[in-house]
Amino acid sequence: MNFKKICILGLGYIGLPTASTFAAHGVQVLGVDVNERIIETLRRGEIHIHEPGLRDTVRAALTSGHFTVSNQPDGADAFVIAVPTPFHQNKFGKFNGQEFKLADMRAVTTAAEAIVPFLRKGNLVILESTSPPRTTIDLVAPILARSGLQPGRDFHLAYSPERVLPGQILRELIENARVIGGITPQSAKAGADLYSIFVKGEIIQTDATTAEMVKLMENTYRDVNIAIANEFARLADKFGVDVWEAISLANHHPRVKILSPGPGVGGHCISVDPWFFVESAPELTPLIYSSRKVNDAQPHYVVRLVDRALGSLKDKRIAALGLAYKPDVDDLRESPAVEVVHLLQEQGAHVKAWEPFKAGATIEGVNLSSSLDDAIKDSDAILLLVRHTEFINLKPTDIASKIRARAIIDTVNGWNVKEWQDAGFTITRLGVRK
Ligand code: SAJ
Repeated sequence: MNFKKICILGLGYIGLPTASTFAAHGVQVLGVDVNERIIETLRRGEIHIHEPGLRDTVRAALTSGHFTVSNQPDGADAFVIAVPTPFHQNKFGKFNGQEFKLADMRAVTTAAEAIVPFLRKGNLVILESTSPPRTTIDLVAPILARSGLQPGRDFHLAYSPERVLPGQILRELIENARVIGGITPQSAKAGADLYSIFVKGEIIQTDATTAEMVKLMENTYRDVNIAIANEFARLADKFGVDVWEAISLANHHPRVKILSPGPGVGGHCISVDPWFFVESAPELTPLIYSSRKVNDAQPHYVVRLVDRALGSLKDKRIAALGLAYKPDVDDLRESPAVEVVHLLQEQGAHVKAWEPFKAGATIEGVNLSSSLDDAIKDSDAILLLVRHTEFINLKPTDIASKIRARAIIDTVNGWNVKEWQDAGFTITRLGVRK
């Protein structure tokens, strides 16, 4: 298929990089978002998210005239849906007395409905949003069929998951392998033609429901692996072992690859996607469910660790380093670090947080410092929550003279124990009790 014009619905972490990358490859792209502020920001040549290199790519695409933005779609050769699929905030499912979260598919429904008036024979529609299995066939196809055109016969329809890592989106978009699941083999082929415009990685064709499952399986595998690591950390603490050493030794086995424990699992993917499996089949997913519960409980475990290290939490002044959901990103979505801060405050601690990627911002319920020095200067303890490069490079000798705190709690294995001990600090580490 030949694609002259593409319409991309949803200009977030995935839609915007995808739109600007297509535009950079000479395709005419219309980017659509229902959020007027995003449209205005882009029209000013600014972007609303932090991702290395994205601002320049978007600006170049806008200036070239290949990328325009609007709050509604228009006719195109292909439509790509890249809208968010969060949880319902106040709606839960229940199975055997256990509650589980439910996907809020309203943005996908709205986007599919918005395409209907513009859908023409021979078009291609791709869903990229992470979704419960069978969404393409059971939710999107019937909506698009309201156009009077039949999916798979009159137009192509496929599911293609994004698998890019925040912080490396622009590179991974091009280099990663891409799975395209068509509702017919012809739809998969049309999808492969579309992404071959810029994808250098392998493009693999399959059916739509397989592609949906692949995406959920990848992130669920990671979540379950991290849950095991977090349980190992608790066990190591009980048995007087250093979990970081034990994992590194176990990983010498050629068929073992245990991930790292930490303060919990955040972000908008790994902490969300496994629930889509649980929601679709709670009776088949006890392991996936338990892993989510283990990882969601990890911030509480960290709070107990801090309590143990300091003797109590009441009125303790704690400097929390890092609020992002993972290293070297500014994204706070579902961040376990933010939850740790809230929980510590609930237990009577006074927390000052320092997040270098959010300098000058305001974050609800968090006392955000204006600098590292400000966060640590009057504290009783320093709590390391994120492995930002800036924190890992911090030397105890750089700060020892600026603070009276001598207690360090490291939840991410970020600091060299000996260095801190030599500088007079007491260091408590997650997953270590020696
Ligand atoms: N984490 C740990 N221990 C680890 C690794 C991660 O506790 O060993 C935590 C992180 O700190 C973070 C969370 O897990 O809070 C998730 O971080 P991540 O780097 O594992 O993943 P994401 O959410 O940034 O991106 C994932 C990626 N999926 C996989 O690696 C299978 C990415 O490729 C996907 O595109 C993305 O989800 C997505 O959009 O679904």
